[in-house]
Amino acid sequence: MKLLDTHLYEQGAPDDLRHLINYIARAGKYISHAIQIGDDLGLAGSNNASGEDQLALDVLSDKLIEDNLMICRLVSTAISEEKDEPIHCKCKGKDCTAKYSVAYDPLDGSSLVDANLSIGSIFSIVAGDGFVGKTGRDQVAALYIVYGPRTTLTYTMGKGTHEFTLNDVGEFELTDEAIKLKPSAKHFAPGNLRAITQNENYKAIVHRYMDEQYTLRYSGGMAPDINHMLVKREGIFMYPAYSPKYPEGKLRLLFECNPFSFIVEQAGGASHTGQMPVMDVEITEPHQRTPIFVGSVEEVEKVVGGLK
Ligand code: P6P
Repeated sequence: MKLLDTHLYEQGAPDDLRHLINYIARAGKYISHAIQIGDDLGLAGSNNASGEDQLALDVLSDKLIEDNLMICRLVSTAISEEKDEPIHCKCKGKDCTAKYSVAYDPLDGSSLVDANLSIGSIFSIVAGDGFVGKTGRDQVAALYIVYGPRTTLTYTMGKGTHEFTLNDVGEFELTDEAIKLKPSAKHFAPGNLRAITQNENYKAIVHRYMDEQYTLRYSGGMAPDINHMLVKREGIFMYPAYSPKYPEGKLRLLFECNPFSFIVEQAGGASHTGQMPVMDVEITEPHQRTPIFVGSVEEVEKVVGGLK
């Protein structure tokens, strides 16, 4: 049995990055418990930074993560998908020793939880203070937690992609190491399917997958959908723009697309906006959105080739 902390140490993680990831994992344990007991699955009566209704669980998850990021004193700036403004460590500006910034989506797909579907928390970590002016290539680590029949945590720090499962005594135990995607796929996840009425290329791509008998796997939660791809060792997840509802695409560069792009590229896959690799996009503002085509490398190449 190899635990997350041991694996991070053996991977050569700097001590403060290892401690930070352990604090994030601890927040995940509390969120998993809150979902299991499901005391309040209703609306919180507030909106997030993107104007979306917040659930009580969204607010609780955000607070649990914020508290852990602040008490560890390793994070100078934390940006939440649920908040308009970043939060800063208390010692900022006073010989602050915090070396990292964290962008996180505390409970991505939370609208699925009342239907008892899997959801997730997503984290992107860079060195230094803040994200603007950087790209996804500046990430030093990325991780996501899936709250499903089991609670799993999958991370990369640039030395492969590795999965851990929360065991009965509350430890994350290594369950899948050095995950590698096959170059081609049998599953596809066509997000923003409404866009096939607006864009002939996307329509042709979806029809090709159906003609070639691919199997559709799309849950409405990016974390479980990307997780499906990693566990099955193949797949492609798409969420293009091409629709009036999402002219820039729906998914956020900072909180969803960069961390998953890092994790999938480290598993031998690819991630593209249709114009360039996702992790080459410059971060200009925290809540910016991007189209994304991510997964088995040959599938991404074919899709991107079909968009031009
Ligand atoms: P749609 C969840 O709201 C999310 O941000 C991602 O987790 C998911 O992949 C996508 O949006 C689902 O969007 O338009 O299918 O509901």
